[in-house]
Amino acid sequence: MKGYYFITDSKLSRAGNRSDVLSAVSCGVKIVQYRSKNAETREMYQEALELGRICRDAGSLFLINDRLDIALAVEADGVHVGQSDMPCLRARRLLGEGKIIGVTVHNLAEAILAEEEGADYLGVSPIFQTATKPDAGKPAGIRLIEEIREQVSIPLVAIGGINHSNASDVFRAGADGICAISCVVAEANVRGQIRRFQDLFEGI
Ligand code: TZP
Ligand code: MG
Repeated sequence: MKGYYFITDSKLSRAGNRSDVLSAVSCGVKIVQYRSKNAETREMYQEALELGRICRDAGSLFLINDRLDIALAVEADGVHVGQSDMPCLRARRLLGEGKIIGVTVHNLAEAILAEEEGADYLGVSPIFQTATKPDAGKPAGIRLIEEIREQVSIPLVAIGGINHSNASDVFRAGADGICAISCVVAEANVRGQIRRFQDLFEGI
């Protein structure tokens, strides 16, 4: 979970998901999450198959947002679920012990519960204001990362409004990974944007 964690967003992407994922893995990104909010199931399945192959060939982990059925169908490495998605305990039963489950949390209580329920890592969200996910909720600020870091031992991936100016603060607060969507996929140089995050991380 260390470093930059990539999430697809075909709506914001300039170059498309396939190109973005190729860029991410060519930069050495170790985790790619396929997130698609509007596609039909068949389209999602097909795209997930293709993106999953790219990740497997590159030696990167491939996770699916929300959809356990798609994760099972394409034999992804795991899922990422939110507070209104499949409960972590049930997801674990369906996926088995060998798969990765990430859980989005918005406060300390959710974080402690997710760890107890066997999450492999937490998505701490949203740290800052973001237009990418309108229903993300009120920004928590980096204090939430510090608070969760003190009480929870699984890796923390911070998300929401993260850019190259605030990412160092997020790492320093105790995040293992960061995810930034709009300031990567909506830009012309996706690899360059990812590398800038990786350089920040190296410097800490
Ligand atoms: N979950 C919480 S905030 C968010 C998601 C998927 C969107 C983050 O996007 P950005 O563009 O990095 O703020
Ligand atoms: Mg979700």
